[in-house]
Amino acid sequence: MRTTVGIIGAGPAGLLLARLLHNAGIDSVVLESRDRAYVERRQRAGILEQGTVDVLREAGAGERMDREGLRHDGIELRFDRRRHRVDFPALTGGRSVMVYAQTEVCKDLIALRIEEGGPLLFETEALAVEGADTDRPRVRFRREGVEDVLECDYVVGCDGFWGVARSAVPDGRTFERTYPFSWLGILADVAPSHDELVYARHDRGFALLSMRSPSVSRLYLQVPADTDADDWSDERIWDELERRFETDDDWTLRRGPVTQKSVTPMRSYVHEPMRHGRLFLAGDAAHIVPPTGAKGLNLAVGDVVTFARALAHRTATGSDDLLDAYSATCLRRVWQAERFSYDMTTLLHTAPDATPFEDRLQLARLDRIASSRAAETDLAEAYTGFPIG
Ligand code: RFL
Ligand code: PHB
Repeated sequence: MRTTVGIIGAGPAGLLLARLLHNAGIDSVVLESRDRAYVERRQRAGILEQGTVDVLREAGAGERMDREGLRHDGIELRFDRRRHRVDFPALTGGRSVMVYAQTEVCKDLIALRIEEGGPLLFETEALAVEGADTDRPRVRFRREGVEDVLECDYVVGCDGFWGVARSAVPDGRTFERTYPFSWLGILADVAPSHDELVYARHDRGFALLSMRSPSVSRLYLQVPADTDADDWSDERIWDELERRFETDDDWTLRRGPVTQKSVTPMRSYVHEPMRHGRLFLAGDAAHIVPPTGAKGLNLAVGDVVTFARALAHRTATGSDDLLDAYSATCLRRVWQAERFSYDMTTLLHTAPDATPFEDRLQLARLDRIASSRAAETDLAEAYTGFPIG
């Protein structure tokens, strides 16, 4: 098998890249280890930055998003029983975000890929990337028990944090931080209790109210890092959410049947550089952020847009300039998202070893956001997204 761009992984990064390359007249093959149903059901991100929304529309992948996605003009910060709304358009010159689940983005991109007839091989596991520093990099893979090789001009590793591509970038440097807590996430068949996301800081720990549709809620609770989701009955989860979202007004939490429950560890991670020869890393394969800033999927989108532009530039002009700048261009934006995600995480979670002094500082930081337009603008600009490229 031979192609121009071999793409490992059919998460949002790999699927969008295949679409962008198709639109630029560049052929690619996508290899995905899981089956289609698994990829379409994996419950993850929910928030698309303004820039991500624009990219999906321009790629011709925004039709259902525009019909079914929910435009959000703000979020609520909740602390000390107080409620503070951050108004995105007012603070950022009109920017907003879209609530449209990662599962739906992936479904839409898979449908387009099949419609355009581009190769997308499920249940096909990449085993290794070879010859990254030559003109003919290869992906060795296994399909239906048989090993084969995909010969490429370029390989893009979009295979997530646990993939194989990163190990083919030698002499890299990694930067990492783990956190002493996780998120217990639930999906519930109940209308969201608020029309915007609520990020709550409470002495008992962080809580987040999000949504998937007008009738499906997505909620998260900070829990200790070694938590087993089975230790949390539905009733215990709702009771705990209720306490952490408590306010001085008459706001109430709506309860409903829990349809999914899982624990997500929190990690900050960056691998530098994001390129070796003709192998490029994109999305979670190169970097992870804790979900508090809602940045993971949006970073993946920025990476593949940067790669697709660079390759189209090379095709049009013969110049490698943009491909050579790929890693530095992406990392600048990645580190802004790392900073913001870290700040949001430490702003809102209670560390098990936090001192009373640190608790007071956390409240002072929240109070500052609620009372200073400059501090609030900084949050709104970062949340709605940093420019791509
Ligand atoms: P993915 O989605 O992990 O996809 C990688 C794909 O590669 C496949 N793969 C392989 N295929 C072939 N051969 C191999 N050897 C392979 N190894 C792996 C995998 O099966 C998979 O299909 O990476 P990608 O495309 O870079 O996308 C990244 C995003 O998925 C991730 O950053 C976000 O989900 C993070 N995230 C959030 N991001 C946001 O922007 N906004 C959010 O609100 C948000 N919330 C979240 C999140 C992540 C969460 N979890 C579960 C980690 C909330 C949660 C709870
Ligand atoms: C989600 O809806 O899953 C979600 C929303 C905002 C976040 C993280 C996750 O910061």
